[in-house]
Amino acid sequence: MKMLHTTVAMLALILIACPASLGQRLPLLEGPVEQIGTDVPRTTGWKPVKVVDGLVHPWAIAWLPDGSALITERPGRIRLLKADGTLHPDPVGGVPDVYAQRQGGLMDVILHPEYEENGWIYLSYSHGTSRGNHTRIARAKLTDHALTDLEILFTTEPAKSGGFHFGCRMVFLPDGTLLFGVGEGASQDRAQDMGVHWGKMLRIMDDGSPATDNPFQARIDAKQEIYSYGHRNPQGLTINPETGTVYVTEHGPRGGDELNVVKPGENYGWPLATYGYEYRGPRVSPHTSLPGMKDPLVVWTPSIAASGLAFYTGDKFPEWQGDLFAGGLVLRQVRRVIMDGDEVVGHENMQFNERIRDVRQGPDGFLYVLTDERNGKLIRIEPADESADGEN
Ligand SMILES: [Ca+2]
Repeated sequence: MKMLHTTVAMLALILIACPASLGQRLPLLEGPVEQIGTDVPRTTGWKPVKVVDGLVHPWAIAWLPDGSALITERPGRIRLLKADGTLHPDPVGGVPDVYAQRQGGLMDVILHPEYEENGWIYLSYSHGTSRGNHTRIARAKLTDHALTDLEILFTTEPAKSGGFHFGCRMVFLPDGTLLFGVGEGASQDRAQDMGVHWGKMLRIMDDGSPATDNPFQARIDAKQEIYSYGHRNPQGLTINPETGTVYVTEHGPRGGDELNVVKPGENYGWPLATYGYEYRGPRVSPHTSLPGMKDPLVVWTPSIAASGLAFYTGDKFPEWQGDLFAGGLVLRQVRRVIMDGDEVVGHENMQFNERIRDVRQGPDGFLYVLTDERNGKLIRIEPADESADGEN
């Protein structure tokens, strides 16, 4: 009987460990960076509180000064969350046409740092057809529940095919330039090809013109917007407002998701140096690290399937200040990356029931997450009652 129990327990363990979506029991590759698995402590002292549901695959949220917020839906809509916490019944008008297939569609929304003076709202989205598509950056103003004054600021070149690896989180740097991440379009070699925009972090002026001090502008064979390269598919992007340090999360293939510190001119290795495996089995590269390429700050194996990323500065969870919160689609988690200054000192897991698409700090100092579902939600993370243990 005891043996039967043991066998049943082991079978259960195997079943828990190997559902198709998590089928990533991979031998860990040797390398200079310790890989973070799933056996990390749970974050305690919090509870999820649903703000609103009925969002269709929401991708990003940006709060406006009046307390309302814009939420993008990947199929190509913007919803207005009113300051009273209810959704405006009608989508915002004037949204540009998007190519909404697979990972593509309407993606990020952020405000210009001087939004209150100039009213500019920045959008990223995929554009085109399955045969020829691009990641695009545009800006517009919000007037009477519609986008007006739409300007297309940037379009990746050349066109690629298929619906994978568009990027595209954006952040304004302290100097007022716009930094954003573009995936390699599921064609690995593009990430090291300086003649294409794909697989790069790109930097432009707020009006879409090329920044005048990008690291490769003297190279005639390089795209002028390139800020860093060797990225697979950046999906989370945030900044430490005190130090200006920029953090990006990106998808590995099977295993090898990464958190990187983005610096101008650096090569982040993909696909020459990676901890990931091909979906069909073999490792992508014999190297996890190479001279002249930046090692990641964190490697997640199995893949969390990185999504939105937030640097927490709020007053609602004083002990979380200075930490990073990384969303994960497949593992349905937010990973708390505990920081001591620039150094990673610990890892925790906030478990949810749904794929997490975005993690943001609201103007009220709470963390918020968006779930990537057909009936997606905005969830506020609040301090738990003292008796609760923080489980969802
Ligand atoms: Ca890398």
